[in-house]
Amino acid sequence: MNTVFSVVGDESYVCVCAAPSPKEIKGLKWQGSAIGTAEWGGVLLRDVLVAAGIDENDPDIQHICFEGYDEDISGSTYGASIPMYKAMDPRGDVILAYEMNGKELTRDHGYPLRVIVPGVAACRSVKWVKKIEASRHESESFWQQSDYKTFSPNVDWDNVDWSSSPAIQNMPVTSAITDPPPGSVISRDGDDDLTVKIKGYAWSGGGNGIVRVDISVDNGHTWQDATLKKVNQQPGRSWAWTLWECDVEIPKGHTGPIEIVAKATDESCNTQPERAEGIWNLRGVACNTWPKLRLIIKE
Ligand SMILES: Nc1nc2c(c(=O)[nH]1)N[C@H]1C(S)=C(S)[C@@H](COP(=O)(O)O)O[C@H]1N2
Ligand SMILES: [Mo]
Repeated sequence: MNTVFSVVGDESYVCVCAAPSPKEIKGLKWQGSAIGTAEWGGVLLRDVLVAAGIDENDPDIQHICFEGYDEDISGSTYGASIPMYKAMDPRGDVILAYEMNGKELTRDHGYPLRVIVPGVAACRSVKWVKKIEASRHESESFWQQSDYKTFSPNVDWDNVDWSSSPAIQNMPVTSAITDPPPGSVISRDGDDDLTVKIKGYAWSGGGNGIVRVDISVDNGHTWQDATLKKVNQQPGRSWAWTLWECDVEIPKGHTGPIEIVAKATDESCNTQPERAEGIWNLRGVACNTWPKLRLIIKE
């Protein structure tokens, strides 16, 4: 059995509300949630494809398409596809999983068999697998063709041409501040030197590990380094998130609201953008702007 630590979740929806949103989106405002890292157990998809006689050099095979057992109200099954090179890459770690955290998959997570595509938007990790097809074309499903794509901020529902943009596969670098809860009140108790411990996660797609998380209390003018809790992952195969924490120094004498921002950088030097304006898209997907935490500092 092959095991892989991988993020699955709605990372694709860490949405524009992380920053002042320039325009409404039609999407779910998950913010930093609906995401987790698990240890998945299963069989390498590559091994199954090779055993089935699939030739990775066949020019007619460009995509591996998956279909689930679940149907929407129109009777269409859930489907998605990944490029052949990812499916066949021995370092790509795509698995057909039947275990999660050492136990049989639960029904919610795809029992009896689901795909896990590490480093890639979770919408491609099809659950309740019914059919696997090697094809010249991407999955015809709605979710591959007409959702989970990014566009220029100029494109909106009245002028979108879904076929003009590729389906999202690898996800961009992102992070979230998860602790303490937003709006928490922190008391100085007369102490001039105040530090507040904040915690969060950082993650990047494509197997890119996190090399740094920076924290700022002055909107990005100066930064402090967070401490990364690294799990052992091979270079280029960092599929799990990296948890981090930081004892943030609050400026002397400051009372009232304070905004703390974070910014993660991955091993390909990708880093998070400050503002959403430049990456806004109608579905709010792949938004990876700096996460913000507002705290109240009391005397
Ligand atoms: N068959 C099937 N697979 C699916 C989906 C679905 O609706 N049907 N949703 C996808 C999406 S969008 C996500 S975010 C993940 C969620 O996986 P989880 O429930 O294990 O967190 O499953 C993916 N696989
Ligand atoms: Mo999702």
